[in-house]
Formats: sequence, structure tokens, C-alpha cells
Amino acid sequence: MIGIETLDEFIIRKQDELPYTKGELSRLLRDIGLAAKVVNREVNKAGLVDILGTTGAINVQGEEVKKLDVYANTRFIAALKLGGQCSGIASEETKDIIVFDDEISKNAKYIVAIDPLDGSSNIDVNVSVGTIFSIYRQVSSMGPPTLQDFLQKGSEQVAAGYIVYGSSTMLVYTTGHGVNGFTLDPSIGEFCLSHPDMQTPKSGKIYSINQGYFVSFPEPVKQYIRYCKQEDKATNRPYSLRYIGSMVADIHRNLISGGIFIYPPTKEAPRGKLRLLYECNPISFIVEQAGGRASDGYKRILDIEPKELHQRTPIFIGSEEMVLKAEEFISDYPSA
Ligand code: AHM
Ligand code: MG
Repeated sequence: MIGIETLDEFIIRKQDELPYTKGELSRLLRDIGLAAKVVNREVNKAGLVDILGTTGAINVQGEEVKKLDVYANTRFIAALKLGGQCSGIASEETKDIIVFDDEISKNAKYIVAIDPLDGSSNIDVNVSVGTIFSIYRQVSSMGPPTLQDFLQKGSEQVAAGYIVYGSSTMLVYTTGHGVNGFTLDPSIGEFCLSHPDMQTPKSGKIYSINQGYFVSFPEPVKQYIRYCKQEDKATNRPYSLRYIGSMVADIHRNLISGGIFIYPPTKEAPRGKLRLLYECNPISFIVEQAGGRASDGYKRILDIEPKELHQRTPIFIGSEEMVLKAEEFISDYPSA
């Protein structure tokens, strides 16, 4: 199509940048794009059909499972299985890894960690939700993938991306060569390149944190929040607080406008709430590739050695200068 580059065209054009098995990874990315379109259709008509509300079940994270969570989980698993480029999946919605051992998938070289529908508390109220995915090489040789394949550091990701189902639907991804964003054009049913080579500002005016939990934050985080609210013309403070409660939407806004997103440890959740494999690693890969920074307050998120599938981590992520400042508060605090 003249003047427009679709996601599939872009993936093929960029194939030579990819490491290892270029064709397979390209096909895997296209499978994810296709599943995203199917999930987008359901998200958009969620208010019209009997798909809202809960299934009554509780997921492995101890949370209520919404029907759309189940739908998105099923859709992505089916698409990846059918595509044949992925030998196994770890999903935020599923307790154990899912191994594809059928004829088409058993020799596949990649594994995928996915949060099929992030921000699920926002589904019933027509607020943006998202999908987050992370792709690794299967490192165990021959045979089906093992748990160890999924416990690789985030720095080993070969690709990562998110889809934000918002006022428009966008797919943003990286293969380690910058970040590109595609907006779904509903009239042609294609993701079209709309945000080439996304760069996040070095600093911004937005801080995003669930300030309702203020009393239960560690002291240095409280101090940093006080800093965000102070008046100081030179550093553009006070910052504006923006918090949607869907990580993908909060990150997407800050990626474009500049800002910091924090999910710190709390008294109830001493390791934070967000999951390393499905949320923090892929989002950190993207933000770093766009020139930003991501840490748990002490070390780079992508350098954390995962010990378990559903591991959680605190996260400070976004514009480099803002994250560095937050880290200063943490390292300056004697008992932190
Ligand atoms: P989910 O995967 O169950 O949807 O939970 C993750 C979401 C993130 O999108 C968001 O940043 C966070 O939970 C909001 O949590 P809280 O309501 O505690 O602020
Ligand atoms: Mg999630």
C-alpha cells in the first residue's frame, strides 16, 4: 500500500537485523500481531456481548479471573501453537509452563513469556488494557523446553513488545534495534507503522505510582514522592501525577511524553506486585531500547536472575534522569 507500511511488511524489511533464525522469529512476531488483532476485536466489543464480568475462578496470582483474561490467554496460546515457531509458553494466567510437543512446534527455537491481558481491573470500566510479550531462544538443546529456558535474564530477550488496547490500538516492539510503534487501522485491519524509532525523553513532567498506598511505601520512596511534589522551576517540578492502573497504558504514555513509573515494594507486597517475566523484563527491554532506564531501585531489571516463573520485582522505569534521581533517594537512605 502506497505510503503506508504494515507490521508484516516492516518485519520482513527488518528481517536482516535479526539474530539467529531470522525467518522463524519474523513469523513468530507476525503470529503475535495476528493474535493481537483477534483479541483487539473482542476487547472492543466487550461492552456489547456477554464477555464482561468474572468467570468466578481465581488465577495462579490469587486474583479473580476476568472472562477477557481467559479469552486473551486462550487466543495467544492457540496462535503461537498453530504458528509452529514457538516450542513453549509461560503465561501470567497459567501456573506452569506450557510445552508444545506436536509435530509442527517441537523443533521450534523460541519460547514466549506473555501477560495476555494486563490491567484486568480496567476491563469492565472501558479503560485501556494491554498485552505484554517477551521472546527468548530456547537454550536447552533438543527436545521440549524446560523451566530453565524461561528463567533466563531479561538481557537475553531477542524481542519484546506490548499491545495497548486504548483510544486506538497500538503494537510497540523491539528486537534490540530500537523501538517501533504500529497503530491498528480498523478500516484495513492492519497495524501500520506510525511511530518509527521511538525515543523517550531524557526527563519529563509525569510521575506514575499508586499513591493511595503511600503509608506502606519504604521511606526513600516516600521521600522521592515528596520531591516530585515540591516546587522547583529549574527541574520543572512539581510533576504531574498520572496513574491509569494498566501498566502498558501508563508506560506507553510516559514513553512518549517522558516520565517515571514506579511500582515499589509495599508492606503487603515486599517484592512489589509486578512480575519479572511477563511485565518488567519485556517493558524494560523496550524502555531501554528507547533510551530510558529500568531498575529495581538497586540494579538493572534486565540483569536480575529469575528464580521462579511468577517472580515479582519492584520497578522504577522511564526517563533516564528521573529514574537516576529516584535511585539516588534509595541509595542515600541508610536502612533501605
Ligand atoms: P494484572 O496483571 O493482574 O492486570 O496486574 C498488573 C497491573 C498493572 O497493569 C498495573 O500497573 C498494576 O497492576 C496496578 O496495580 P495497583 O492497582 O495495585 O496499583
Ligand atoms: Mg499483568
